[in-house]
Amino acid sequence: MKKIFLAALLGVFLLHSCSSKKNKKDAYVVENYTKQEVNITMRDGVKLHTTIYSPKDTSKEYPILMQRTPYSSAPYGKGKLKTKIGPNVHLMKEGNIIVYQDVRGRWMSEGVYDNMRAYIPNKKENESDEVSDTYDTIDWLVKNVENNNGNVGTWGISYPGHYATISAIDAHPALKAASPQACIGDFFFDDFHHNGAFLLSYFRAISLFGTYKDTPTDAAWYSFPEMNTQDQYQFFLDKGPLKNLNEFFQYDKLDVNGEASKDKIDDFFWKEITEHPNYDSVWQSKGIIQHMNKVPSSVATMVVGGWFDAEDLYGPLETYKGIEKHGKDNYNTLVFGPWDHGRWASSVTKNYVGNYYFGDSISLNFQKEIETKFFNHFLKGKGDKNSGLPEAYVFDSGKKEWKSYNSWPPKNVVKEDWFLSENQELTSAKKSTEKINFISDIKRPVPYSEDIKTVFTPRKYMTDDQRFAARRPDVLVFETDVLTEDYTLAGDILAKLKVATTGSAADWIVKVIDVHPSDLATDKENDKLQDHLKMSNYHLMVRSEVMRGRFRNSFEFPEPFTPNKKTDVNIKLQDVFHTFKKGHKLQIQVQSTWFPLIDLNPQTYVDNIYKAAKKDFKTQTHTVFTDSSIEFSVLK
Ligand code: PG9
Repeated sequence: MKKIFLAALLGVFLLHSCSSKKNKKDAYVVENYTKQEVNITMRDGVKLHTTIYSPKDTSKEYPILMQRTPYSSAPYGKGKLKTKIGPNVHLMKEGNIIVYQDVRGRWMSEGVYDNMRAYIPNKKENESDEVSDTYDTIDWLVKNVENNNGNVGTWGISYPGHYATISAIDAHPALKAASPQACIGDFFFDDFHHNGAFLLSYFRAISLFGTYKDTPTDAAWYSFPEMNTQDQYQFFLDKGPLKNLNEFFQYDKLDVNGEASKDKIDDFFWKEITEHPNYDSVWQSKGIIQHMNKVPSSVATMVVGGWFDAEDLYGPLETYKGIEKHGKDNYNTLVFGPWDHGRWASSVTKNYVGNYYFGDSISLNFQKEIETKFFNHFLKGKGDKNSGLPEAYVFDSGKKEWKSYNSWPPKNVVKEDWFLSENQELTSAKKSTEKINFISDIKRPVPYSEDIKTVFTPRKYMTDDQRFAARRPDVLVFETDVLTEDYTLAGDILAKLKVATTGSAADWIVKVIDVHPSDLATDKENDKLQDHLKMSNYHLMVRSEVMRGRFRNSFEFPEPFTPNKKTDVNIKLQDVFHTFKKGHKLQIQVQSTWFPLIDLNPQTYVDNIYKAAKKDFKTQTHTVFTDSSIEFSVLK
């Protein structure tokens, strides 16, 4: 009896101490910061809701660290504070003025939202965009927030990362440092589209950005479509053509008389996506990469991304490269680690992406040794180019180790071609010009993952095992012999396919895979994660990309295929830094469906796939010629 009582007492004590430790951790902000909420008036009169966390210790001055976001600055209201603020816990505990702002048209801010609102280079009097909203906000903050030291930094992940990029364009003189992280560069190549193919798997995220509101609100004004199933593959296969999704977005809704119903408000984002299937002036005007020449050298930039980020990979890589290209005098650095979307901000000690384990404390070390030092140097320190941080701090996802380079890609990289030869061989020399045919069956598209689950946005698949696909007749496999020495890829990859189809339209997907040794010893870390999955012979996807074939020559002016005519389709795959170790194999997979990650191509040419009818979708026979090749960036 006594033992039971003691055990119960111990349990209560442990529970209390854990919860009090958690409460203590959560209490840091409320114990050390005050919060004020202000509405800052922009040059066109629109008021943006801004929340300011200031250290209670008013004996010194602090920089301002700001995040502008479409995802809310909650909690709103007196006495309600976030439990964690700033880019990481070190910067929170050192003391900084931390600011969150709802961007125009979102949450408690006034105005009307526009996804990836286009930058207006030569604004008329009082004309506003996100660049001017940021400028006006910083101007107000440095003039009105007590105890600020006149230096401002911006940071953000994903959409907030995009606004951090925006902050650096035509930057306010007080802005000294910006860290765009997983920053969206262009919605035609990030998130909702990849090379023109629609990310059907983003279906539930459409309403997050397309539901109209015209008054400030602290409560969500949008709702997510209910699929009522965890089998999203079957759901979308049954749904058929994309236009059958209009019902979820009030779009093209007709009233009982067959007239356009008056009582609906289109989801303006779904309308934009479905009415602009090509890279036309609407998408072009919203892309931010074209404006990287407008980032002055007064702003130090640290662009951060994850090699396995399913959402925004194009954005951070092109943002860094764009600033490098134009800003010869800029302090512009790159950090890319073994992360999925935004994982570098997590406090986990064991870093996985999906099934795959990369090591311990990778995110924690980045926050302490890289991110904190970057902001302190430019906002509190000397602010010169001698930050002590590398130009490119990149993680080799094959060797599982960090490397520093003074450029990205590294200088000692050469291009090497490998050929998609017959007999499933990937060969360093062209062996023939044979034909390899496969049937692309629109009733049984290649799944993008073995997992049966409905996602908000797809992430885990980026490191999924690809054996399930390798064993399908509509996935072509080409692989090297077992490598006799390490082979390191550092930079982008160009697939130079030579293909044909019996139809007049087709998608082409290329996957780069690290085939692990079959006798790989059981890795306790990974096998702890998945008792049904062993790492021996694991086919780790290192990179993948799709090209919607109609855009092979131009994203703005699509073209059909001529049936049965050998045609070039080049696909750029985003940068990697991966060593294929001795004893591994390098494998390439080629396929034409990737469902429901992306929507089904009808495989007959129509002007707008979002308007295609069921009759347009046809099974076709596709061909890959064995003089197709893959150009790798190889580290020598
Ligand atoms: N770029 C990410 C995203 C955009 C749109 C839909 C879903 C995700 C992000 O901002 O997290």
